[in-house]
Amino acid sequence: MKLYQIAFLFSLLVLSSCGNPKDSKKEDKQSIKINQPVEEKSTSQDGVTEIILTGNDQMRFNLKEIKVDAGDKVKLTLKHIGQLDVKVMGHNFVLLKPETNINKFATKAVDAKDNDYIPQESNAVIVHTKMIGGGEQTTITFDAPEKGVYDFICSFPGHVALMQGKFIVE
Ligand SMILES: [Cu+2]
Repeated sequence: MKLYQIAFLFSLLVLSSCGNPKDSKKEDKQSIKINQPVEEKSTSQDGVTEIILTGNDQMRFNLKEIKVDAGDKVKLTLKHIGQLDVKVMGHNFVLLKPETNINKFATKAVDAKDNDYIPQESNAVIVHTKMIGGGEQTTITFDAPEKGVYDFICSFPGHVALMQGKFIVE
């Protein structure tokens, strides 16, 4: 390639960079493809699934269903978006082993006031948060259990009927 040809190409490049995009196409034959980072198809970051669960003064969770991937770490934050005190409208998140009788568990929990309404003798609990009142929040991190469908509840007396949902590990 002769010098004037190089100069000509160079001037074309300069022109095309600020000019008509159709012109620049002609000069793109030799362009090197830049490796684009592959986007990972995942809703979680670094194997951590973050969940925000809220509870209110009307005894309601915002989620009826929580889905996570098997093998993920789960970072769950429970936020009490109401105003009532923990003594009258406390909320927690209790993840129960499969086949747990929710109502029996909740009945036992009523007697466990001194233990944050988690029955001490029970082995049905996979993980739980502490009990919180209006305006408070609490976070726990745990490994997702094996694939399956689990129940989660609030174990504050009288709340289980309204405050329960499914925790699904896929
Ligand atoms: Cu509750």
